[in-house]
Amino acid sequence: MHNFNQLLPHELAQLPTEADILQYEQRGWYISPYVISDDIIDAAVNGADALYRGERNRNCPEIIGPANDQWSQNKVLLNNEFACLQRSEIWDLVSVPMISAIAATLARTKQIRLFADALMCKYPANNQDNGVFGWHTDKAYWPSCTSNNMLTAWVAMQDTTIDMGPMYVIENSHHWDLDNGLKQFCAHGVKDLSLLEDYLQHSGLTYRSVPITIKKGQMSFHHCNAFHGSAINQSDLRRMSLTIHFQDEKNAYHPVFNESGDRIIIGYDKICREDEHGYPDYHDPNIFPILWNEYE
Ligand SMILES: O=C(O)CCC(=O)C(=O)O
Repeated sequence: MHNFNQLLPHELAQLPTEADILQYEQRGWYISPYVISDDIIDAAVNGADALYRGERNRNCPEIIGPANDQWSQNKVLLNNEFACLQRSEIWDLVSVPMISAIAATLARTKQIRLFADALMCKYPANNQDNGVFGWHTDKAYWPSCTSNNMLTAWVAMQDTTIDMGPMYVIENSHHWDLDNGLKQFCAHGVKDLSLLEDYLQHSGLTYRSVPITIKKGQMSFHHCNAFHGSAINQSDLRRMSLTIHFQDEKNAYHPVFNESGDRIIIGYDKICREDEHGYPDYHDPNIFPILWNEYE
């Protein structure tokens, strides 16, 4: 785990300023400078390819529930959650101090715990059903988290251009009240990206969707309630990224129930330890390690 004492002067100078933080709070997204070296990214890409072949080099619990794809010729989207628990090269990327330093600075929190990571790869495709990440908010998948101050880093593993189906973030959307109409777009299911835009136009909400076209070694950050999604990859290259979801210091588990009264269990709940009440412990150091700690 890291804190400001471990950052070099040039790294401290690259942290978000107060103006950047205010802008992040207003817009719901932020783009970092180039902070992750090519060596770290290249090693992570090699680790990713090994994981796609089903090879792990870290001991971790069986990933049952969360997505954990292997490469196959007809797959356009690959999604591997907890890739950093499975491959050391991806863990090395997740634990780059500048990543959690920026997350902590944006969230104005003194401690950052990993919540999950997801290695995502989108191969070129030419039809809409293949290779779209439908609009969603991350928090919609985490109803059992108490915090609305969680955030996600999206690390570009190669230069990511507009034709590669980059992620788009809908600016300001983390401030919206979610009516029933908007709630239907919170989860990946809706593959036709234009439906949300039609809905927004009809409901009179002004919006701007921002393409995250960034260079290898840069990252974007988005607020857990910001809508985001991406279209198909129309380039000739695959588009790989590592998404890292962070818990701010205050986040904890709380039980939530569906309409039938059953407790909602998310994928991560199945692999972490239980707390003294028998509930998932979002402080489990094996699954949710502390990445940034200003108390040390
Ligand atoms: O890579 C994408 O297009 C979507 C990624 C995503 O959903 C996320 O980073 O939370």
